[in-house]
Amino acid sequence: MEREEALKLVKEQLTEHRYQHTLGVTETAITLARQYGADEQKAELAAIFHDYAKFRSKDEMREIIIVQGFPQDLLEFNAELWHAPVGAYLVEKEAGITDQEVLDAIRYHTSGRIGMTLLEKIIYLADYIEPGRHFPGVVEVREMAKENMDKALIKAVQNTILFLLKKNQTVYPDTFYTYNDLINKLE
Ligand code: DGI
Ligand code: FE
Ligand code: FE
Ligand code: FE
Repeated sequence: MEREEALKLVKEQLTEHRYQHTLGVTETAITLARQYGADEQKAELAAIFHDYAKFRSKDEMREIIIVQGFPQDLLEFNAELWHAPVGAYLVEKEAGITDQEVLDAIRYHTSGRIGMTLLEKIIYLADYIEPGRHFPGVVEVREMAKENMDKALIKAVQNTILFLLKKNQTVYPDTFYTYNDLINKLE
């Protein structure tokens, strides 16, 4: 699918602010793909669609998670997690994207997972460091991303976990599994 067509489909799903975030993630993901030798077209497509389901109702997302047999433990955790797997599903169903690598990058962009692919790492990190993000620590992660993607990714996951802990929020187990896996594999 061409960039323009993909952007048009996504724009209809998002607020202007979230669309601008998507454009930032897209440019960042392409840069990271070029730097770390991933497929730039897949990175572009996954980035454009990564938040496709962000504004679907909780009822619709819950229904999809149940009917499609996605991990049911998601339902016991923050609904913010749901738009990632639901997005992967809807992007295939409604936008006709069939590339499984692209769909997995969307599916795991919020929690990560054990054994993340290069493309999944790029989308997770691009989502965190795109130029429109301004949370504490993002400048450091942006700098780290130029040197070592895995170290930058670990920092991003650490920051996310700390942020959730400070807000007394639950942390989805896969987020911890992602963190542990990245640390274990770090050379
Ligand atoms: O959709 P975005 O805002 O661009 O970013 P995202 O998909 O990475 O994260 C969405 C939200 O999900 C964000 O506010 C943090 C939250 N989140 C990420 N990991 C976890 C989480 N929330 C809980 N409860 N547990 C997690 O492990
Ligand atoms: Fe998201
Ligand atoms: Fe993220
Ligand atoms: Fe995002």
